[in-house]
Amino acid sequence: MYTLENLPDKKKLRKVTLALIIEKDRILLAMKKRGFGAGLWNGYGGKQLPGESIMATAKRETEEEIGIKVKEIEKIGTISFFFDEMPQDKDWNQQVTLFRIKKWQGKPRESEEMKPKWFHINKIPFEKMWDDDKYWLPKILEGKKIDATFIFGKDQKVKEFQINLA
Ligand code: 8OG
Repeated sequence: MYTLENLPDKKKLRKVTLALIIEKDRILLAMKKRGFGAGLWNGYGGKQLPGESIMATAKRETEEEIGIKVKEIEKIGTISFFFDEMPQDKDWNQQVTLFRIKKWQGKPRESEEMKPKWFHINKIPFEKMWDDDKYWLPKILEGKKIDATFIFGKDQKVKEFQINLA
């Protein structure tokens, strides 16, 4: 069982990206249609490929998943995830690098993997998102940068977490 005091080396975690577009009072989320987190609203992103910078991963995955061209992107945090109840050979533990897309071109469109939709920042569908998002996303909406750790227990619910401002 993991605790915040007893975690594997974060450097060895599988690296994935998560990008968000936040305007004044709205946020572009996307419904994940397949794979990890299917059926949940989320930002856009995925696994880092060998030899790829993490920022290049964020751009590529965003372009593949919601069809826009990323022009300017900023790192706004990291989140490490550890899953107690999952078979360790499935590689569920991972580190997400969070990005905010500041300039882009094109119109967000549906892909095989995701269906984008704008939400008012007061009406974010937290009940249909990853359980951790309600803890950290409000800080991002306040313009803060974060370095967070989440441990998931049963039923993919957050068991323990820590959010440091970066
Ligand atoms: O390529 P793949 O489908 O495995 O990518 C998973 C995506 O989900 C990637 O963008 C990172 C993101 N993600 C997690 N865990 C969590 C989480 O707990 N909350 C949110 N919002 N996104 C997550 O892998």
